Amino acid sequence: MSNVWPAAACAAVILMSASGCLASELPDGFVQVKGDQFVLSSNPDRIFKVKGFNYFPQRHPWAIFSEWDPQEVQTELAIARDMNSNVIRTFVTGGEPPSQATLNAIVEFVQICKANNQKAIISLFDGYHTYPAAGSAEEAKNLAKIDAICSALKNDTGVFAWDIKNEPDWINDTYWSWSLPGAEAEAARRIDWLYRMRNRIKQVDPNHLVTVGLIFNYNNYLPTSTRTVESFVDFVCYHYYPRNYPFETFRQSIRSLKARTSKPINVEEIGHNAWGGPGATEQDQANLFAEWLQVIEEEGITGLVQWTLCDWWDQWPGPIEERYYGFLRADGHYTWKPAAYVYRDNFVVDQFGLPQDRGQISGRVTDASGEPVPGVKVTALPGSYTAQTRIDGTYSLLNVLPGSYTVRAESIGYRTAEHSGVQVPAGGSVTVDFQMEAAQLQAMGLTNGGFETADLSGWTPWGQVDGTQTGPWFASITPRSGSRFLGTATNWGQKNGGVWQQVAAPQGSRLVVEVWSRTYRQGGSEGSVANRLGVDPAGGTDPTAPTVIWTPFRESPSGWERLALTVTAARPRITVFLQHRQPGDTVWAINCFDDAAVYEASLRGGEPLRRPDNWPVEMEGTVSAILGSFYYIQDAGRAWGVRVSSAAPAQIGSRVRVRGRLGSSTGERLIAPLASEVTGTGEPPVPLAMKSAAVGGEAPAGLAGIPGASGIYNGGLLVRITGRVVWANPAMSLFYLDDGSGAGDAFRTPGIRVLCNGAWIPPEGSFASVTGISTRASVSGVPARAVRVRSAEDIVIH
Ligand SMILES: [Ca+2]
Repeated sequence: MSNVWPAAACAAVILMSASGCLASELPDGFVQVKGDQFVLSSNPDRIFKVKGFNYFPQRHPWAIFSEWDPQEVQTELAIARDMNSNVIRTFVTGGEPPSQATLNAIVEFVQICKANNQKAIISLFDGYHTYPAAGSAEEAKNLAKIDAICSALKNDTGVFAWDIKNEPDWINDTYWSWSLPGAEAEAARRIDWLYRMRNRIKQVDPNHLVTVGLIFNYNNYLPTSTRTVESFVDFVCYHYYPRNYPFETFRQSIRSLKARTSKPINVEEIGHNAWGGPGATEQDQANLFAEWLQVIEEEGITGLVQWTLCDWWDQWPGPIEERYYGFLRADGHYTWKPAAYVYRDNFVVDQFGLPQDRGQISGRVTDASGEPVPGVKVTALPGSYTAQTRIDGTYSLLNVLPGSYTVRAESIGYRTAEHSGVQVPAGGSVTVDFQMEAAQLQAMGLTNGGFETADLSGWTPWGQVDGTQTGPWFASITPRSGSRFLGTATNWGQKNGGVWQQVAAPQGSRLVVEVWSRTYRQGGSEGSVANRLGVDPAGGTDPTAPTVIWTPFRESPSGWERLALTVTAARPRITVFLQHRQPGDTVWAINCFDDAAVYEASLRGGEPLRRPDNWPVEMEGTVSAILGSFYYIQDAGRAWGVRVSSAAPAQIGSRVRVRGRLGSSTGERLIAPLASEVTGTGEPPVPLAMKSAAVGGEAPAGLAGIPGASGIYNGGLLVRITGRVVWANPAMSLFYLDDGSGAGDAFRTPGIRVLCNGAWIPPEGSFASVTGISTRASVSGVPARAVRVRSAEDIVIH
């Protein structure tokens, strides 16, 4: 469906019609105030929220009307519409009435907003700092400007509100706020002028709301003035930039204003520079914006207007700090920054000129056994309706336009499920349930567990998170490994939040999750600046859910410290949460994470050893053999054993816990260790008496099988075999032993190969008991049964 506004035709209509015969009006009518919310004159029961953009054309910043290009505006506002915006704020400069050409452009701008399902906030006296006295000739020009613009648009439903002036509470560099001592008289003069302008607008245009865009929220109720701005505007506005509110978070700034007014509160400018410097990456911008949207929703105010829609074209010689606040890059293609997707998919608002009787899609997502599956992303297409399933597996997609949809449920660890042809009735709801099927898992691990990318890929932030850092960073913190880590810092501030990631894992598997933590605190109380690790075994994405298991908060001031949890995967994936706490009572608070990882832990049956190569495992067992550059550990109940590719950290009989990755060598399972620790001492393991035909057993996934082998895989276990020496070769340090069970290979049948590792070789024809590790040899390129002895004592002649 095309929704392109015929800009040239519209301009012609406006120019021909002095009576204001404009483009069709919106069925929604005008915006009105009801309590502390906005409603529409067409339906005073329909509360709607604001999600807008401050707007200048990308190639004409600060010159929208003097360099008017309606096609450019149409192109850009159509993108804003696709991002689910419903308000566009722009600026008319100067104190005098506009030229006819400028007035035509302003009127046409409002038509383009309407054609893209949006309404306009027009700031009337931008860049004008005179504030003339009542009755002066200069004031007469101001009133004439209001008469021209507001009367031309007074019946137009495309106007959301008049913003009398942008940031009049900025006086100059000395008195940068009305509230500073010495600024009282100037503040009173300006508030008086604003009041007079407000009265004139109301006289000319009773249909539209009036506000003033102040930088600082407290200037709305400035106590030194005889009249507060809050008393004469229809709704209260302020502008939030973190640098202007060093002692208040966004939430605190809203709450302090909520405590003072019962009128609607709209955050009319809010933004973060994404020019690419420290703390100013595009991901930083997206993270902050996600936080802000959540705060807006939770605090229940009317909404926000992002500064700005577009980055500005490089040819324009403006200061760099003004150029990169946009959500669309100035790359000639309007590509979207990460924050654009956050904007589109969260805090869903109603756009204007659309059917008002929207429907909803809701349902429940379960697995094959009927258990709820949280943390599944449900999407309805076409459109951009998305939701995550809650802890009970339910989801809701609200404000869905009536029509036919394909509804999709997708999550790591499961096959994507889809229902097509779902009919959403006008004003009604439809239920769409899903039953998810676990996906085949070939590999397990966190994406970007070492935080080596600049954009935090693989992780989803919540709350306030700075992003990945290169070291040495603040307080000389360097990465634990690689060249980056996750770092969040404040100077006398609060930044609480973290990141999460879902990880596919075999359902029912025992998993060890670890991360390395580092904190720094200057001032404040011990333990206040701290990190913790959490895991939701059900794979939900809500860090506040009661199913999340947490370590205690830990302060790690003296170096990188390991945090770890062991959990059982309740679904075919888990969720890993890394959370930091910065309570705002410190000079500096710095919280860092690096090297997050997941390992499958040893179980009695040795399940982890059956996974594909490269699988991350943590196996704990008794050392059974030490052979120079490698050693073996095995289960206390002799259910499994495995080779570890490093020098042994302890004696035979000690208990050792090894974390690393599975591999194989000559068809033998091994662990390439990343870390190991000795967890206890004990008796040397007793070998398992075995027929030679049983050595090896069925090969696990990823290993070539021994021809004719069957039974439980026992590679890596300490075994004992008794039989006759049928062939001996001291030069090759091996012999064959036949116990009559029928084992043999391409070189020699009957018999099993005994690998002596330089030990003594018994004479042919003797009877011997051999103790060694059940392993495999390659005979003419084919896997064959073998036993690897540890020393001469392992061979006993009877
Ligand atoms: Ca790293």
